Amino acid sequence: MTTTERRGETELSAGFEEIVAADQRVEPRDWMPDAYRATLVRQIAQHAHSEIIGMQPEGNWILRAPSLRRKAILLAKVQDEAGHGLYLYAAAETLGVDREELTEKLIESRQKYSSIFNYPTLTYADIGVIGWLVDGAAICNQVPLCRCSYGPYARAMIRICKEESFHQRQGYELLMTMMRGTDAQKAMVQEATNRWWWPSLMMFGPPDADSPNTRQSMAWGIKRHTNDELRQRFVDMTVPQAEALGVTLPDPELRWNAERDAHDYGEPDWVEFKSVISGGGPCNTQRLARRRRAHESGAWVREAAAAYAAKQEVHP
Ligand code: BYC
Repeated sequence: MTTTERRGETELSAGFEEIVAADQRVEPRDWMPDAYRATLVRQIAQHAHSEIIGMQPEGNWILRAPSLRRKAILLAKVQDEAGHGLYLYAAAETLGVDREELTEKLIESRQKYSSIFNYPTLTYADIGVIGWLVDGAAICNQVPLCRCSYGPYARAMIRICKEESFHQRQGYELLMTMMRGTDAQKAMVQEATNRWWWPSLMMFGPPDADSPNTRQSMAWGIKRHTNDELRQRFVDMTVPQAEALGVTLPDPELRWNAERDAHDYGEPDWVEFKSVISGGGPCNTQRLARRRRAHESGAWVREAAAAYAAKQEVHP
């Protein structure tokens, strides 16, 4: 690199730092450090993959929904997840990676998706608990991302969060209905809560001391809070909701701490978390196999769309 090039890069870097320090948005055509771009691609791709893989556990119940109303609600929700995946892949594309490339990385296990979607959905109460806890955790984690320093990601998150709020409400409403039902229905809600509570806490990522990316992501304004801060916010938000529902959260250490003005809670099983994000969860193999199959069986649609687009270019 020549001295002039080096000076040029120093000025560009100062411009980037200024945008971040002033809490403005970095846009696709702005200069950005390679590591900033790589971190965004990693996080946005992982987020997009989570939305798409996240359609599977709920999709499992569409044909077995207990009423037409519940089926229509669940269908709409699962379709929303597909839409979220598309907004996010589009945001990733502004960083110079295409969806095809990211999908290949997902199905070859070279990129991750959220740990939460590697657990099975065993009863219809799981649909309500996913809405309440999983979407609740997602909202807690994602609202601050609406202020992310990268413009296209922040803007995608605004729309996603609005839809996630509806998802959370539909889950809670389903659980309220079941909790007004028979003893068997109430027991089903409690059992589902017992299974999803700890995995929901794991959605926020490893404890801060074991989170290699948080410090730099916060300095760049990608993340606005640490994993533990958001996990605490989620616990504090969820405890009164559990009380209103009449379910018990399965943590004997959970209690209000007046000194901290927050709830104390037990330690999630981080060994299980590591195993799940390394492919060892109960449904990892099944989720990826299904995604791979769907991608392969959609090849003809992509080919047809590309052929049609090429024809339009010749004869618009
Ligand atoms: N699962 O340094 P850390 C949804 C990985 S979609 C799997 O703290 P970071 C929804 C992490 O990637 C839910 N992997 O990382 C959809 C890193 O590995 P690599 C998805 C996880 O990025 C449908 C390593 O562990 N939401 O809500 O600073 C229906 C070290 O972690 C997990 C998003 O993606 C995990 N839970 O912080 C309903 C939100 N946690 O990449 C709901 C956007 C950590 O170095 N993402 N890892 O190999 C984020 O906010 C952040 O990426 C995280 C992790 C807080 C998740």
